[in-house]
Amino acid sequence: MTDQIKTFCTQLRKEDDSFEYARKMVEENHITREQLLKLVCEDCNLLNSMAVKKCVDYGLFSAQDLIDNGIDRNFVDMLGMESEDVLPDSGYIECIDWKAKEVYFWGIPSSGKTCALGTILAAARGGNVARSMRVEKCQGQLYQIILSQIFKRENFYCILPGRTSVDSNFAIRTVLEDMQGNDHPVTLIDMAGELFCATLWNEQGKTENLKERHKTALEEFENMLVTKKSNNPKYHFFIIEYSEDDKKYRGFDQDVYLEHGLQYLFEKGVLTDANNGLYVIVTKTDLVQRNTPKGMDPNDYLTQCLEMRYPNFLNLLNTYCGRFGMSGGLPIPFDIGEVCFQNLCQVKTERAQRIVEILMEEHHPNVKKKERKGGFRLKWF
Ligand SMILES: Nc1nc2c(ncn2[C@@H]2O[C@H](COP(=O)(O)OP(=O)(O)OP(=O)(O)O)[C@@H](O)[C@H]2O)c(=O)[nH]1
Ligand SMILES: [Mg+2]
Repeated sequence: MTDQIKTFCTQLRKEDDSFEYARKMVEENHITREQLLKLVCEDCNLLNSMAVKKCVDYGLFSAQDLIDNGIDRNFVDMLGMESEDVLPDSGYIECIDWKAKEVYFWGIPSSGKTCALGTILAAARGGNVARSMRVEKCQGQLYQIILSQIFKRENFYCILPGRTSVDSNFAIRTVLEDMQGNDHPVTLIDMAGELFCATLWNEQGKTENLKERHKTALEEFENMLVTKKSNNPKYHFFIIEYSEDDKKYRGFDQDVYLEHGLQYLFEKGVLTDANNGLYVIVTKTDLVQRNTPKGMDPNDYLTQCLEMRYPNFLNLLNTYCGRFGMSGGLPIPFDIGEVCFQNLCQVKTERAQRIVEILMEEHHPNVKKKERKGGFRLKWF
């Protein structure tokens, strides 16, 4: 790839209207139509489906060109379909007053929490790791139903849901039945990434980021998690969104949010209990292979990225697990399947099945674990 093309791709990712930028660059002869087509097909997440649709409608390339260059026909057929805001847009969890393991997902906006949850639900309903999953009457029941319609089953083609707003927080009360017929009550809690970030903004006086909705959501959230805290075991899944560059959100880096979030939950006393688990999920790892330098093992590449960008967060989390005898501690790779044009997906539950297994595992608290010395290297690909 020439430097000029590299710069074009970097700029394209930054543009709000990527179609408009691509059109201009083609018409001003900075890039040919063939080059654009090749780039869009080689990295099928370079443009979102709306931008690709506009390119087709405008005649920069055709739908058949996309298919001829290796894009799955099903994704091309879905190009006109808009992503709808189908998920309920407000939800408030007052307290959790039933006995069940609580599972939280923490991470910055767009890191992939909701998609991960959707795929985990599909994995739990798929019959491969759990015999069955039932959902009990709860605040997050409609949320669960809609999410399960999107992430319907293995290989299902779907349009990914949009963002979760700060006041949309749902608790889904489920019972997972393992392959031996034992029940595991588990509550899956989907929080908005904005809420996670708001804990930092609030402490650092970033008032320009904090709207009234954030403040109310924060208050309700502390009430649920701290004041009305349950005695249930709690599994916290921290999400690192894999990306080629340092990921930023409203002025702060992802590692800053993660470290702060970990510290915040620690200080609030909700993190460290021997019955708890602390895990790290690295989402969007389907993008790793594309970015791995030629001749390098993608496992080494991803390990290196994590150790370079998140050493303190990963070590801190691992230390807590060791010291307090909690389960977890090491990063787990994750993806939701084949993602194309950023918001179309063919669901694959292979990675999510591992999470379902973790949710059903028996944890033996207070067995002091050896803290990890030095680095880690996991086999992912
Ligand atoms: N390539 C790829 N993209 C993904 C994956 N998971 C999620 N995405 C993309 O990331 C976007 C955001 O994912 P969400 O699950 O909505 O993110 P979130 O963490 O719930 O965001 P908030 O609700 O705003 O906190 C999706 O619309 C997809 O475009 C994945 O496994 N691979
Ligand atoms: Mg979400």
